[in-house]
Amino acid sequence: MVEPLPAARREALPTLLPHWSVAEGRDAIQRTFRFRDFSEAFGFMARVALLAEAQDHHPEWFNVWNRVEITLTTHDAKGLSERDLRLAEAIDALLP
Ligand code: H2B
Repeated sequence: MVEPLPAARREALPTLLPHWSVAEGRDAIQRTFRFRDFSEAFGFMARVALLAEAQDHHPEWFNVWNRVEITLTTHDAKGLSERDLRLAEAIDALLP
């Protein structure tokens, strides 16, 4: 079992991860990414997959052509944990 995200960290989310929003109806964060084409989108997904494996923390995601929607939540915590923040920060750092 992983510790749920403490309240103070939760309240700080808009400052900590300004490009991510809290999902409707579940304890998760989401961000939508758009690329020039499918090749760029899939290249990004490949890099996120490597991060996810390295962190042993995996995204829920949806891709249509140049769009990638990522939802992060911790199944072992039944909601947000520090693991989601760590992966979100690493994903953001992939972008220019
Ligand atoms: N990813 C996510 N998003 N939540 C988890 O709780 C989780 C995971 N648990 N990736 C990991 C793998 C766990 O199942 C393995 C056994 O460490």
